[in-house]
Amino acid sequence: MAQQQTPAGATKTHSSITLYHSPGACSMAAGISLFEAGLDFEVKIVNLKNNEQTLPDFAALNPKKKVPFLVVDSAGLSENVAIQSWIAESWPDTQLLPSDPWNKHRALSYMGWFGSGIHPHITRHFKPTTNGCTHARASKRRSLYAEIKALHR
Ligand SMILES: N[C@@H](CCC(=O)N[C@@H](CS)C(=O)NCC(=O)O)C(=O)O
Repeated sequence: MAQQQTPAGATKTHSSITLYHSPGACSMAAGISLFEAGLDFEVKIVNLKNNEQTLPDFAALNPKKKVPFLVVDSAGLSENVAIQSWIAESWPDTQLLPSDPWNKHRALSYMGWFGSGIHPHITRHFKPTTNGCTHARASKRRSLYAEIKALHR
């Protein structure tokens, strides 16, 4: 059971929060935010190493076939940036995002960058579509490093 503070100051109660997560994947970020907010939540493992994200039950839940995926009272939410913003805004006392608008949106900018520019590349690096092709792996690795280097500009 988790209580959420609405913008109007009212309180909303969620009876269940479930995080679909794979060990070592970026879904850990959503798990850390849920933990930091002190929420009672269940973790369901979708093991990417065994391609469990493609199993029909999970694909029906999240057609993107990716983790993290959050289910709150039977409604689903994908994308780290959305999940973490929802947690931060629902439980503002946790101060998971800065209150200053500029700093808050800089944090969201990083989260958007990781979610769209970095994590999809990491998955493809570890699981190149052209399995066993050294050239494809090397080129994916180069583009991943370029993305990470761009963060430090
Ligand atoms: N844009 C998504 C990216 C999620 C993502 O790439 N998740 C990876 C793990 S870090 C995944 O589930 N990969 C499985 C696949 O692509 O088959 C987000 O920010 O949540």
